[in-house]
Amino acid sequence: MSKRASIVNSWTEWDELEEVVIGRADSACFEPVEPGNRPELRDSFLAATIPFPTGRKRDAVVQWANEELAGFAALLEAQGVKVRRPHCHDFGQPIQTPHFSVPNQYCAVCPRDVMITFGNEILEATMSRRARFFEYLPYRKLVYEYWQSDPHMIWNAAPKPTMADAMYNVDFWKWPTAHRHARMQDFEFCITQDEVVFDAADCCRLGRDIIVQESMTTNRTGIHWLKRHLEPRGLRVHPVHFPLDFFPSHIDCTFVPLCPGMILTNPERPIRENDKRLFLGNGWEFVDAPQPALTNDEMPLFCQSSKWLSMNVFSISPTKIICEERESSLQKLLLSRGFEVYALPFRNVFEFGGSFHCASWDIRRRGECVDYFPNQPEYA
Ligand code: ABU
Repeated sequence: MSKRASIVNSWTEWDELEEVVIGRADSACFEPVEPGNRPELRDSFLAATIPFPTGRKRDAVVQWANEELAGFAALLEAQGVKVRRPHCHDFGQPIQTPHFSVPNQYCAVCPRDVMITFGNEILEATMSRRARFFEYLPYRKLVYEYWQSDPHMIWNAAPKPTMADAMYNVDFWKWPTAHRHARMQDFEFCITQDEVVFDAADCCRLGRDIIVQESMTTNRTGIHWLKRHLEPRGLRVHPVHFPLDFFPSHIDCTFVPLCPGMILTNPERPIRENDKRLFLGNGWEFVDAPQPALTNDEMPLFCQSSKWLSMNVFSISPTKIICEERESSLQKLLLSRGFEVYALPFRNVFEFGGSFHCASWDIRRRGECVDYFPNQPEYA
């Protein structure tokens, strides 16, 4: 693998950070109801009484989130990291394509969902939801800048799916829990297998090995596309599954590498037995996250993510981690494991789809492509 100095270079979730993009909340909207998404108010009485809001979020809510995002950016800058921000995009605009229409788009708070760096490559994900079809646009000027100033940088955009009705299993949303339980080994969610579909946040980079979660936002065809795209470069792509997560979307609240040899795991979403072998066969340790400070019922009313946003931490280096300020149990655990912990307020960002890891996209981390998994399992 290449040893040359470049602007775009990031192989893991934990190497020492040098340049990063942090999201912004300007012009954010509520996600519309669509075949790939059924947003609901968190309060079950209200959810049964009033519909999920549509259109733009309130200015004050956007401002509170922007203040916390600015605090995240300031902490990173104080650590010597170069911080970039997405450009403004009007998410209030409707989308009309030959295959679908939606009344508005979403936001640019979570670059992690859309954009990913694999070494010297920036890849734009296909995305899986209609309201997020054009979510690469706020990052395009930055990508052009990197492409123009770094001759080693490779830029790719994965094929856009149609997002037509036929791409979705709409029955998925009506399945009762017992049926979900019965089907939990099938890993069939709200997207069919007919088109290439993945969100970047279902991928997790561990040097030469990339794991990709099969989920509501990434299908097997999408993982197959990633395999064919990345493996000729010497990378290895491994699908991973968390059978007790009935609504999986993005791996970074479920399985979060902290440094070489250590994964923060979600005690309510264990990894499938067969998928464990890559880690256990190479001496990696699973460390269960403690219960989050908030229960699912206490999460913000419009937030569509789970209480496990507590685990959505962000690594500045293999020894420094940013964690939400009220997650004291997790902070204690990380301190006991020898990490330096930086606590910041971030709960106002939660209703925009994520916490620190989601709200960032690393462009450059020190380090090269290391093989952390020399013992490769033979998959049955
Ligand atoms: N965007 C990350 C949300 C994942 C979760 O709620 O578990």
